[in-house]
Amino acid sequence: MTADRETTIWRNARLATFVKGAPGLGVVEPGAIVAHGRRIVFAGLEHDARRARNSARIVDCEGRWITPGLIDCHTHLVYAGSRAAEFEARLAGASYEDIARAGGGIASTVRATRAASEDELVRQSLPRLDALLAEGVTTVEIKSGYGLDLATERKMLRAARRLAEGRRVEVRATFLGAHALPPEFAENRAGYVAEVADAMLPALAAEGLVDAVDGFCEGVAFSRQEMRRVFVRAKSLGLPVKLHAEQLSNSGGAALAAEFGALSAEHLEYASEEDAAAMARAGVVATLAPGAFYMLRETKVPPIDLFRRYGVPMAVSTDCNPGTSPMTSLLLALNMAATLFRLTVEECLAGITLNAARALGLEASAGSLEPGKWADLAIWDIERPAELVYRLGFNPLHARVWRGR
Ligand code: DI6
Ligand code: FE
Repeated sequence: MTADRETTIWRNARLATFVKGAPGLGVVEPGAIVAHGRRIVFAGLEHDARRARNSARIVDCEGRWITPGLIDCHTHLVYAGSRAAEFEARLAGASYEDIARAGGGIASTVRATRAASEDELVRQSLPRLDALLAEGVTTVEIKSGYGLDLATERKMLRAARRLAEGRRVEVRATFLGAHALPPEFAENRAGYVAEVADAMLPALAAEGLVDAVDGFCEGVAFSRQEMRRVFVRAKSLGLPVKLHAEQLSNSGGAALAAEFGALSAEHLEYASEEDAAAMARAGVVATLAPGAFYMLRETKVPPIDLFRRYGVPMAVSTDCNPGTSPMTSLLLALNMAATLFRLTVEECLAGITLNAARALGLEASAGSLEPGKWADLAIWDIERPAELVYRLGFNPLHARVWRGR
């Protein structure tokens, strides 16, 4: 029997299934999961899994908890260089804007990323990916956006694909050409937006490097009209969109995301009630990034109550990036989402499983423990699921399973 055809049972476990419609975490106890090859064929009460026993490899989980493999649905983890010196300058009083004006900030990461070879980019990014995997992540989104020219955006997206080849993880690559205005186009905004929409995006999509299209809709980045231009092109290429929206001010990004049926709108500190209502109608996931909130010492909390009231699904992400969220722990992001944004444990955990899958358009294949989905599991040495949110800087992962292994 080849490994791909093998049947495996994880038994004697407590399951947090996150099956849609089940109350709370969808707990099943004592539970078992049966995988055939790469997919789950059964998740439920251990008693009902008995039939599969004879022909299977059996893993005794000794009462441990099993959740779906974790999903970090918003990262910028491929980049070169470091912004630690900038962090020191900010501690000494410089603002994010001061640093940007002096040629630092995103522009400094763009310089370092342009200068790095593709191999070097993979080499520098791998430890960040590995840190996420060590906490049970089995799916990760990676955005481009530190190239801002065709060659470097391509290099970043290719590096993201290569990371997926080197590790047992699913990587979704998002084109973020509309992240910042590159210096060559400082006097020509329209020219850069046209370059993104009409040159870079079609070329990179044709090379199979783009799973979704994102932008930074903000006073300091791109306007709603500029983003519309990029989204129209993405839609014409059949690509899903998502948007950094209302992070530093209300700039109309969430409404635009809703209008285009985006998978997600991200950050959202300054989102309004109308934004929440529009996102709910369009099924847009609110992807929260508490690490950036924390690093920027933001005080405006995203309107969590409105998201609850209107039924906007919430996801939680690291937003791993060198400037505003140099974080490679999704569990730490959970603690921040709970402590800073007052998400419940249930909301936190749904935010890195089922709702994160939705934010990537992967809800049919990931994010919950149910037949037909990938056998992506995280097995935990914990007594209750709240421990995944409650502890700071402790990793209780016992084992990570990707595609049944
Ligand atoms: N929002 C952010 O917080 C980051 N990008 C974005 O669109 C900032 C990225 C950086 O400073 O490098
Ligand atoms: Fe981001």
